[in-house]
Amino acid sequence: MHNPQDCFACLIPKPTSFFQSPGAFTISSGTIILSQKDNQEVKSIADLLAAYLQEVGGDKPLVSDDNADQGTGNIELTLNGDPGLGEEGYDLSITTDSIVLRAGCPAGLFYGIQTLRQLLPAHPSAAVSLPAVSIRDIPRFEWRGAMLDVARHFFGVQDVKRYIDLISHYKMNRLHLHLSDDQGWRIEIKSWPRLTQVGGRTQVGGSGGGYYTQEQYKEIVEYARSHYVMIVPEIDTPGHTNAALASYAELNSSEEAPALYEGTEVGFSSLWINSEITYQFLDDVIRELAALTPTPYIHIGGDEARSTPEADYKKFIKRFQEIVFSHGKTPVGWNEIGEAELLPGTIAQQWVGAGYQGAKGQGAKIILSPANKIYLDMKYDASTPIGLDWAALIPVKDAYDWEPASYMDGLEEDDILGLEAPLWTETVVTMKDIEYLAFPRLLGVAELAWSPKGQSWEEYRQRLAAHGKRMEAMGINFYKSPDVDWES
Ligand code: TNX
Repeated sequence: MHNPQDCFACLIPKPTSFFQSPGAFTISSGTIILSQKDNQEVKSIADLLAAYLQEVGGDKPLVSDDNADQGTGNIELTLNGDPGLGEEGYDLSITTDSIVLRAGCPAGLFYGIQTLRQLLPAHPSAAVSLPAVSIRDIPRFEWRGAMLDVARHFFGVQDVKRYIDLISHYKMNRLHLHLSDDQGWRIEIKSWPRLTQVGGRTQVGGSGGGYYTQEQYKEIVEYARSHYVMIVPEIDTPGHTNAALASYAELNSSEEAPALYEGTEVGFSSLWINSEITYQFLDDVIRELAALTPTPYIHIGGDEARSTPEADYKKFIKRFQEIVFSHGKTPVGWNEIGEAELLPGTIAQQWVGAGYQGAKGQGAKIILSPANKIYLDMKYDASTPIGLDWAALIPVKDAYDWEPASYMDGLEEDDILGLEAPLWTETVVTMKDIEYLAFPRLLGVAELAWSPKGQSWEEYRQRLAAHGKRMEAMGINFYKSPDVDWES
């Protein structure tokens, strides 16, 4: 039996502040969702909420923007929230009479309905009621991301959409797609068609491969937008480029194309740094990608360029940033880019140790992705059937129980743009595999990125326990970690 009182204890990420009163709001067959007049975006969010309610309660509530419908018994979504809520915050008031969700911007309403969804019963129920609460919720960090490597193994549009559904439910707002690597090139570039015709054919282990046509990529970007997620496309350079090098001989300093690559070594490939063709190539790729990506960021990689001499690396990273800026986008790169000169605005993504210091010293904002904490491709323990272990074994507790603003020497709250949990896919082949490694660790990362500083693992693990049945209801193939006493 669904008890609205218990339900409150399973919100993830935990809201900034909340207060519970006695009683509950019960959805009736006459409940209407009132959406803001003449605002299509709010209407789409209201429609999503109607679908969530239908999942657990039968009839789909009517969505209306007619002021005459106002009154008790309804759920109101409005953009007249106070300015202090910023772009992503919301205020949610549930009383026995009505539900009012306020935000300053549509993203806040979207996050508010994710909270509402978690206050509903996990499974379909005859009587659907929500506990009387008052919640005010504003994220801690601006960048709350997940990364999916679609290069080592390719994942199609449906899988990416499902990942967007799942991460956005936990209020994550960036999906970084690792679109190119030694084993595959995954985005159609019309001016360099062999990148996908040749470089898109392979993946780790040989069978399969694939790529997104520009139409499919646009579909992903639009789907992400409707879930308040920005796609951050990555073209990894100057290393991790064998798929491109195999597609075009002129990108190689030997002027010969190497064979396609299906193994899992890193560090052996490099673009030809001292050739103008390389920069023409990058300019074309970024021009096309920028036109397909309405949001501000393009990731240029920059990691593990072990086959690129240091002086060449520095020259290359500087020039590639200029290219990205010239197309109106902000470059992001793995922490090694801090060894080169960074242009103002470039963002660095920490992944191993203190490699961010070069970038921080130049004033760059840092995204934290510590491999020994939040690399979702690391095994949980030695018996995990898939995954790697080079950085650490990462039990569910370890992915959650650390404090971003004191974890790295000399890196403070203000230096940190946010957190991102990468999932590299050398050993990850299916959507079920993605879910098994990401869940439930991703929930912990989402909470670290959203909720106020200073949460406790002991309290979180109880919320997570109550959350198992929700992940089940969403069909998530999650790992039933022994760190948690799962409720059935
Ligand atoms: C390191 S993290 C890499 C990736 C691998 C990953 C495996 C980073 C910037 N580079 O190329 O896939 O480890 O965990």
